[in-house]
Amino acid sequence: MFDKKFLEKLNEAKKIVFFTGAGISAESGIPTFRGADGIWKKMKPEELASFDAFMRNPDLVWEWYQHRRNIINNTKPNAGHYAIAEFEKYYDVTVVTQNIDNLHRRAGSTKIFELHGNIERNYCINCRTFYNSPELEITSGVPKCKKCGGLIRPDVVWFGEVLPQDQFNGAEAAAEYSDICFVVGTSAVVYPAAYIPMSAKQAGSYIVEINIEPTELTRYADYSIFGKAGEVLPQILEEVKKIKS
Ligand code: BV8
Ligand code: ZN
Repeated sequence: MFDKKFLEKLNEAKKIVFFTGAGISAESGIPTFRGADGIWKKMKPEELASFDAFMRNPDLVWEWYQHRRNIINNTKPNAGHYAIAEFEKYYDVTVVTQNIDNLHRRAGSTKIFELHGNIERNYCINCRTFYNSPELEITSGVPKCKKCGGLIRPDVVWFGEVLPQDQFNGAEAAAEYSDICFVVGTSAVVYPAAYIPMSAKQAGSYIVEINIEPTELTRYADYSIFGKAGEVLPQILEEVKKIKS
């Protein structure tokens, strides 16, 4: 079923990183970033996920995130997220995700670096007071800060914005010290996040890609497994249980 070299690596490994993108949440019903769903099909996400777009039309951008939050609130982690959480029984696991949907945490993973923020958190662009999504009166249009009246935005990293340094640095260190770096459900076109698996490779980690199609990263991967994350990850976990039993 799986490549012999890969099974040997699973046997020897101590530290594992899972670098994940929108594809791991696809089977939970969350549209992938490029496959933007429904009414947003006509607009490129990059035109909405930027500070300029927000300042140009705060209500539209807020509605888009409210739309995505509503989808996320009605989904739950899938077998792929749960398998990654269960890997913690056998290895020192770090999850590095580009996703903002909080599903890894809800599946039980305990060490997570969120490179692009988290849609459950919001803050005032004026005084940086934080608001959790549920506490915001879900009025139509962008909510205003209770303290200063400023516009409230989602705590996600938009295009043209820098990533949270503590998250990026922690993720890079974990990747460089990993024995295996799984790259799951990402097109690997968004930077600087896409540098993480490259740093792992340069530091000698064994790169395993799990995707339904080849990507920008495929040529760098030591092993590519084509299939759905929600099916492949539980199959790998079964192999681990055999190896570790
Ligand atoms: C930065 C949060 C600079 C928001 C996101 C021009 C101007 C400014 C910057 C740039 C520019 N040109 C390029 C850049 C750099 C830019 C960038 O990389 N652009 C790309 C598009 C070329 N990066 C930035 O802007 C970053 N900041 O550079 O700042 C700077 C530097 C110093 C000082 C000041 C400024 C910030 C990037 C972060 C943007 N925010 N998200 C939100 O989500 O609303 S990125 C967004 O894209 C999501 O995080 C998402 O994760 C990511 C897309 O990647 P994927 O997760 O891979 O999703 P995608 O849909 O692409 O792919 C899904 C994959 O899953 C596919 O391969 C598919 O085959 C697979 N799949 C599907 N189903 C399954 C599956 N696999 C397995 N199983 C399945 N079932
Ligand atoms: Zn404020």
